[in-house]
Amino acid sequence: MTSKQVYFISDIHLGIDTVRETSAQREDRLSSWLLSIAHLAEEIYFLGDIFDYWFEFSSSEALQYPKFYKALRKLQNSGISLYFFTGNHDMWLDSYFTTEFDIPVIKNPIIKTIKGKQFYLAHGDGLGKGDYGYKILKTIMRHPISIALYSCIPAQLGFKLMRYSSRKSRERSEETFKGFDNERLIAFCEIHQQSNDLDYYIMGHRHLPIDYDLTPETRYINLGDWLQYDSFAVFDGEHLTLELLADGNYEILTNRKP
Ligand SMILES: [Mn+2]
Repeated sequence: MTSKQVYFISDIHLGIDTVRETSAQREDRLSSWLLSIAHLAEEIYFLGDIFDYWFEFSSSEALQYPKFYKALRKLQNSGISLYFFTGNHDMWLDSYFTTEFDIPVIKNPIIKTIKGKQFYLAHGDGLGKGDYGYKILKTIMRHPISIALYSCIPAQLGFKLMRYSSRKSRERSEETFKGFDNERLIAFCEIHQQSNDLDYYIMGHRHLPIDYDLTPETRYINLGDWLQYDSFAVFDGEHLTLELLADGNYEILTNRKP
């Protein structure tokens, strides 16, 4: 097969256990899935919140996810390009993956041509109107002084603090779907598209699988997550589909005509 596929995935949150499973179980599942697509994929975009928290303490080893790392190396050895975006839970992802794996770490939204189509790719945190508290916090947390201060704390305490703030952030952002009209990221895309001519907006952050026609030609995809849906989007150059792997009666939220 010559036409290979481009995959998009986000919100895996490695590092936290849920009621359903441990982080290690999720890492297992994710790694097996990644290996299963190795012969199909050409590029894989990880759109943020890959880790539930991340900090590159100089005094300690980076957090270790051996199965995931092994899968990443296998994918790279098969010639697949990988891209990491930071999310609100792993905004301090920095040079570890660039240095150790040669994976670019992208910290802001980008527009990119993929197989001839124009994509807007972002985690999605802090986009659109509102959420001003978080936007201020993000500016502070991404400031080099904050990062330098944080690196002075002993690593164990640092991880504890991080876990705490991560949990709080999750509790805060655990919103349910309140209709397409109230989706901040959809509103953002609609405004953005007025002065752009893109084909796809792909984001994470909402933890909801959404496939929404912004216009007849332009779609917004929210990737769902790997806490509940085990979802991903795949693009073959012509068709883009959002798929859910998890058992259960989950549905994709959509306004598309069948
Ligand atoms: Mn998330």
